[in-house]
Amino acid sequence: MLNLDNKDTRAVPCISSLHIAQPDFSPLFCCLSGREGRASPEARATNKSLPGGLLPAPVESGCHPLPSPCCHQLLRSTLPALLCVPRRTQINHSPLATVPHQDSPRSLQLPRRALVPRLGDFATQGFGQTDGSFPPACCTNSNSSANRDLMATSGKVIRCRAAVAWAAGKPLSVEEVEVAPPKAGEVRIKMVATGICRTDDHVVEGSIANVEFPVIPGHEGAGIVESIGEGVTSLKPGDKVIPLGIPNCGECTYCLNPESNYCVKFHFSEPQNLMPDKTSRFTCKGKQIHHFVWISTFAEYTVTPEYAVAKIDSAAPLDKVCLLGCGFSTGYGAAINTAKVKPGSTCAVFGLGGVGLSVVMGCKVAGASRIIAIDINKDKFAKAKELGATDCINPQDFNKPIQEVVTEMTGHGVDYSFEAVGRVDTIIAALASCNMNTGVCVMVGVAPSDAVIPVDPLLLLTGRTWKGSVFGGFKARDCIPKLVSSYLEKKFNSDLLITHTLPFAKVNEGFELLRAGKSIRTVLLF
Ligand code: COD
Ligand code: ZN
Repeated sequence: MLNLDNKDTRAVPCISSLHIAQPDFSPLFCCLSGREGRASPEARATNKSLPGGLLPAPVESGCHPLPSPCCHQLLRSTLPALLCVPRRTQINHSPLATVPHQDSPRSLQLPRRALVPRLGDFATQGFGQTDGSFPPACCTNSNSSANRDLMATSGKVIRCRAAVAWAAGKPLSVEEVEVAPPKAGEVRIKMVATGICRTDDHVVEGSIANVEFPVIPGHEGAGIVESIGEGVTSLKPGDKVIPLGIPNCGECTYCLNPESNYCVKFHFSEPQNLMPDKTSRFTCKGKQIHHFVWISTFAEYTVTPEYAVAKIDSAAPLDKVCLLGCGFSTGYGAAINTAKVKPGSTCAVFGLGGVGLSVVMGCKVAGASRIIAIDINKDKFAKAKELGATDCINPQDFNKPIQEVVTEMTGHGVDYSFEAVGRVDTIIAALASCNMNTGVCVMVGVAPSDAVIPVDPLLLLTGRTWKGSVFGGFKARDCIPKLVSSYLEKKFNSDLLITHTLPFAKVNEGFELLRAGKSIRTVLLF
């Protein structure tokens, strides 16, 4: 068995461990029966008596009540012979899904020219895995073929596919790139899945400050450590990980402050187009390719500093928890950690993409009594309601400013407003939508790099609080593993944000779905 302990000695409280009951939770998939279950009325009633309001597992219709990791543990103890049979088809819970889940990510994979052995070659053998990795880390030992495979590439340059943005405004190009071994303090990760976030679209367009081209974008991924550089102690080959767009060095003033999730190594302080030693690990056609926020998840292999990687539970399905690398954590944490939404409060959420819908989920979990979801694309409303929105409004349906509409709907404005669009006008509207005294407005989206926000000082003078939130206030290396555990315990269902799953080669199709407003999250499988 691999040692899966990730004991971090820093005593930093993680707000993600404080979850409140979510009365309407989504269908759960039983990996033994292959059926979906919902909490019975009795189970829901029982919910009230559970400590912290945690939900009981669904127990309807004889469906095995445990989430997949528990099923996996059960299988390990009772049915070891089944551990290596072909995996089952998984159910995609999303009603918006247009691309069915495949039996295996490998079945989606196009032939490629990688010149080295690949972990993915084992993917079709895993039982109960949803991420294409095999053997599951919880079943491997140091002699396993997967680990031998990892060691085969250790210290060598790996040639593999990556999506390269050669210039701003041009489509991504899937190329064969060379990925150098990790240097001291770095790790090389075999990516298994990555989501497409609007920020990646901003990178491709060229509207994000400090990004240099050519670059490999992507910042919402999950994978497996392939090799480690000198001095790396917290990670080892075979570990399941989520690379972090906001690092957590553990040493700077902010990292040492339990109230902060900022890190001085974050790319707002210092561009992260190259590794900390100012060189790149990527080359293509003889040219150096830049990294994006040190994690570049649109590559089959990527190199990142150790302090920009969170080790997660070996049972985590990487094709699902990749969303915790950005969109889900950013939105959910903005409600739970930054705003600290109170039970019975009123909320307004501007923008219903993956980030805004995660804010809606956070508000719901925190017990908000009214959640007003706002978007100019009414196709987002069904999903928003499914996730907890009580009202959905389109600013284009009114002939007055949307903040006036929200204020009239709630008397004096909401208790908490959130901006997850990234526009100056919606940032101002969100600020004016929360009540003038105790209202809290959280800015999640970033307006274009040259934007200036003109704000009437009276909006703040009367007591409003205006805050920003990066990565949902989560102290990344400490909190993401706990958030993954909460996902495995079904405390929230971020899978509902996944509307499409595509093979990596179709990365541009994924971007088209986002630009057309048809997708919430597309997950690319390597
Ligand atoms: N009024 C209301 N809704 C609008 C408007 C408007 N005027 N314009 C667009 N929208 C809606 C769109 O229809 C869409 O549904 C939604 O706003 C935006 O969703 P997506 O899917 O485009 O974007 P997300 O959810 O993936 O990301 C949104 C961010 C705001 C986070 C992103 O764009 C951003 O600003 N990123 C930079 C901030 C950052 O670095 N965050 C952490 C890493 S992403
Ligand atoms: Zn993002």
